[in-house]
Amino acid sequence: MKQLVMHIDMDAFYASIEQRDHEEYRGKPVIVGGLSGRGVVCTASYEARKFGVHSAMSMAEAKRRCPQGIFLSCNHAYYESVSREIFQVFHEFAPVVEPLSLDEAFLDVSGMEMLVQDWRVYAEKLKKRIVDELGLVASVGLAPNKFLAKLASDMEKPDGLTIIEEQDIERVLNDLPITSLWGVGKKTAQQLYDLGFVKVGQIAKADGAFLAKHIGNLAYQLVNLANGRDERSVEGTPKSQSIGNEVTFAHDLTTHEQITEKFLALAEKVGSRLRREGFAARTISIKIRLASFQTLTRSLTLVEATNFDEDLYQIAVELYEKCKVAEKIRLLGITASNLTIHEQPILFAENNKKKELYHAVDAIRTRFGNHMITKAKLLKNRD
Ligand code: TTP
Ligand code: MG
Repeated sequence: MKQLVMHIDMDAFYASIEQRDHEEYRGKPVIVGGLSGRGVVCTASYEARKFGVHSAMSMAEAKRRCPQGIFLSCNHAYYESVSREIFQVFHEFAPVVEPLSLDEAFLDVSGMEMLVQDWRVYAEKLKKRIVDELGLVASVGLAPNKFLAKLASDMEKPDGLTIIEEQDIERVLNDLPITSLWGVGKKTAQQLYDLGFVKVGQIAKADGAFLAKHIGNLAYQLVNLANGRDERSVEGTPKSQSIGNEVTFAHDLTTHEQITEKFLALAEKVGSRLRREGFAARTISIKIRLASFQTLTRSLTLVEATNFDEDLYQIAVELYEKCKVAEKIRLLGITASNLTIHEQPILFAENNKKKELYHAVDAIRTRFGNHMITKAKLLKNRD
């Protein structure tokens, strides 16, 4: 069946909630984030963005750029409760809703043509519901697949509504920078620039096998995306399920090496369980308890769910490194949540190879026990 996907992303989400709740903040530059010494900006209202303030900037820099701003600390629990209300509305507009973060989701509206005569009217109706019921503004994109729908929702932000139809695809994609393609981070972008690729239109015409020689199997994904092809389906999530593992150490950990080793062992446990129970996870969280008992948690939500040990491990270590922990550690944990059914078609050849590898690893573990097969890095701590 032909796909039709809607992507919704709330505008300046945390800041808009604060402006909704406090009349005196409306129309003013509002900056939400960590207010302590080394805090960073979570988000800024569009009024504040005019001063060059944006997410992930240090609060100190934000204050320099916008001294007249209204600076507020994050109320995560509250924003989460607002997010739940928004998702209730999403669920009324589509049978399958895939959350990407608190303020962002894909809606699968394929096969609803009988119910919907005019998609623009339908999307307007959804936006109006969110304004009327929640006092918040969303930007919406509608397109034949996930990749294009996400691009579309960003095109006319804030208060955007963009529909990309089949006949628009080439025109829309042609002049975009290659960094608009999913999977192109800084490193890949540089490799592509070195080869002379700057715009998506150039990738669209490139030979996948040639590109793969330089950047690996990701090349095939990029050529597909650059031609507006993306077959990933919208995956609904089973509600509030998670799989996790944590361990308190007999002796507090001190070195980076000890810590990464523990994360690797935890990632293997959580990965095995995810695969055994038939899930992949979109959100990976870590928990760190310090010797002083202070507990830190961090999480990352991915665009595509995973159940590969090495993904869990890499994300855990990245999240840990961002915490810049300076104290000894008494407990570490990894939790995978935002679960999806994992027997989804895996799009990319690279992932298929990995999938086979993990099938084999899991088979050995089932037969001979968890300790039989592991990363070489963990071996020296085994009896
Ligand atoms: P985004 O959707 O990326 O940003 P936004 O909703 O604030 O603004 P817009 O979509 O209109 O560009 O993220 C949603 C929320 O997630 C955001 O309001 C705050 C939080 N967030 C952080 O805490 N840190 C970050 O670095 C980012 C990007 C977002
Ligand atoms: Mg947003």
